[in-house]
Amino acid sequence: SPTPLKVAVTGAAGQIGYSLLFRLASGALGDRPIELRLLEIEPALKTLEGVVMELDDCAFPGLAGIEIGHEAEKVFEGVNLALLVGARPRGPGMERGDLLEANGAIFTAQGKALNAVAADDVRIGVTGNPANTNALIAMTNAPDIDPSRFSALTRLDHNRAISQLAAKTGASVTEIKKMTIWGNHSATQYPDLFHAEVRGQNAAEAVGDQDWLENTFIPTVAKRGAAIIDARGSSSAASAASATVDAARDWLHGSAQDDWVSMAVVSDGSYGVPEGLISSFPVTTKDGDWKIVQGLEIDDFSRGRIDASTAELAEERDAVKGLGLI
Ligand code: NAX
Repeated sequence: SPTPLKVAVTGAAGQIGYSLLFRLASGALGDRPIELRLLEIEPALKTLEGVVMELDDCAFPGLAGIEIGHEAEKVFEGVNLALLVGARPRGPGMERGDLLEANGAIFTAQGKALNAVAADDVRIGVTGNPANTNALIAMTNAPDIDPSRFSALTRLDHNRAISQLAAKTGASVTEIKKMTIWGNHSATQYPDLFHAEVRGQNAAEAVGDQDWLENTFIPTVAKRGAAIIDARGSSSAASAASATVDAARDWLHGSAQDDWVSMAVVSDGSYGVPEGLISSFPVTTKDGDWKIVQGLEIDDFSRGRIDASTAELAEERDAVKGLGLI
């Protein structure tokens, strides 16, 4: 039988973990068996042991093994895929700088550990917030890993945008192609309907309503996380896990023909996004590599939105630079 794909998940005892681990173990990444490597902070290991008991109790045929621990250098040993979900949430009275510093400590350490012990083919997806900047910190602290192996999750925003557009146009989600999220996974993100398609027609034209696009669609997608918290009393978890799976699966196995996906990846300067920032782009994927879709025309409206979100990313980068994290 083939050697298992070693998949690390951090923050495995958290909300997203509780959904993500069962999706991974039940075969969401394909037929190859997987071995789970679960990283948590020490106080959460008991909870994590309970989750492992439940994973055992599912008797998943494709789950070849599980290891847990609180030391990144042990847990990340030989991993082919690392899903960095665990992060420090903003607590009461915490300033933005405190949040960046707390997460900086986590993602510098995890970047260094991956650099030291991950498999040569490792791919690293960051879900924990602030996802783009956490990915930048991990990438910068892993000098021996090609920067293209790091990405941050904007697939949830992408899926939210598809769902909103489908509801507006009466199309099914499968009839929507070429959705793009640009920029930061934050309220400044830009979900773009000018390049998306509904049943082969340009989405902005199919909608034919600039007011809806600007004043309903964009804010609904960008503020969906807050709407979920209002309704559910806790932040999106199953949908975030599902998007994490979608992103990893497409990265490893390729995006669909005549379509693309959104991923936050290191900028090469495409579309005027400052080089080196981890910003969301339209990308195609194949055999574990991504390519930014080239040649899209960007009008003034889109230009302004992309620039605003990438300016925020540049500010976050400057803040973590100021803290000595990168
Ligand atoms: P939880 O607070 O339920 O779980 C986080 C877990 O991470 C906890 O069990 C904690 O012990 C663990 N952890 C903290 N520091 C760690 C470290 N150094 N090493 C390993 N584990 C560590 O949060 P959850 O709801 O699961 O969300 C996880 C992260 O995803 C948060 O940062 C959240 O903001 C982010 N999200 C990102 C989304 C995206 O689309 N990119 C959407 C959903 C979510 O908001």
